Amino acid sequence: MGFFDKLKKINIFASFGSELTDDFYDELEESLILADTGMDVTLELVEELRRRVRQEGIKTMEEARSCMVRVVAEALNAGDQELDLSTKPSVVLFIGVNGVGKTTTIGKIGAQLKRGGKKVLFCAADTFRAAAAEQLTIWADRAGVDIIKQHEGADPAAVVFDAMSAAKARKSDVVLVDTAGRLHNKQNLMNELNKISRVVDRELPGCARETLLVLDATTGQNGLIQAKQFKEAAGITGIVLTKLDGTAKGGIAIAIAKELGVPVKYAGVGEGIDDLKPFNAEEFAQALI
Ligand SMILES: Nc1nc2c(ncn2[C@@H]2O[C@H](COP(=O)(O)OP(=O)(O)O)[C@@H](O)[C@H]2O)c(=O)[nH]1
Ligand SMILES: [Mg+2]
Repeated sequence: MGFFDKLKKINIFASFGSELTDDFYDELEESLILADTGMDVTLELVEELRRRVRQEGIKTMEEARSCMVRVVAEALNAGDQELDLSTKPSVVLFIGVNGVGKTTTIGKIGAQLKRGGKKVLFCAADTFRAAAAEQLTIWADRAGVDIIKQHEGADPAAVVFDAMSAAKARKSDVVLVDTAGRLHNKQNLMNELNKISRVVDRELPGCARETLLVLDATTGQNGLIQAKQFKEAAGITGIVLTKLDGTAKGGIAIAIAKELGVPVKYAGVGEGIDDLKPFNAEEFAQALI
């Protein structure tokens, strides 16, 4: 079983007979659009496939399929897919609207980094609901890592300050910061993230930093709209695409990479601690096409 086996395939290559006709290309377009690849990106991809089929003299459906896998994998390569954790400590901020899977993702990544020998610290900067810090505490226990938290309603930047101090004192390798998803307007979001950012800069000048936007793949094109807004407000360095298990909307990964120019760095395929993996463009393209 591959990691992306729970992803619904675009299986037109398997179902279409052997002729590369106009009908075939039309149906391919339709499947890509249904998978939430988006109209513009879909047209670009199918045009590129047509070009290569001509150029490479491709005749069979199987050759066309592997050609399309290459086209999609290239489209998915929007930058460095690895996290920059080059300083000690380094800081990874998780942002995104409520319910997309931020807290769960932090738990999963924390467990992986810990297993890889890193000293990890969680920071519960989602102070909006008491339940948020409790949920992150459960994940900290599961992953076997430390957590810094305060009372409900505390200033998120103050919790981040505590976490930065603790990271220095405890010689942590990486701090994973959970934030609230309730930041309903852009100004609000920008202010809050700027404040957090300034605290990190002041306390850990020059540290390696990532801002990962967590997106729920099942929300499809809405997720893309969210991503554009967050990108303008917060300068994201990567995307975590969650809930790819069972969804027929895997094309959203291509749309994000092409339209935002931001790489997908992790993919989530379930609620368990092992259901997350660094995103691999080739493997994903193979699974999708
Ligand atoms: N099926 C599935 N569920 C997920 C995945 N990631 C998170 N969830 C679930 O989504 C819900 C919201 O997750 P949570 O981490 O609380 O989201 P947050 O509000 O962004 O912190 C929870 O029930 C998680 O178990 C995933 O990759 N697949
Ligand atoms: Mg949360």
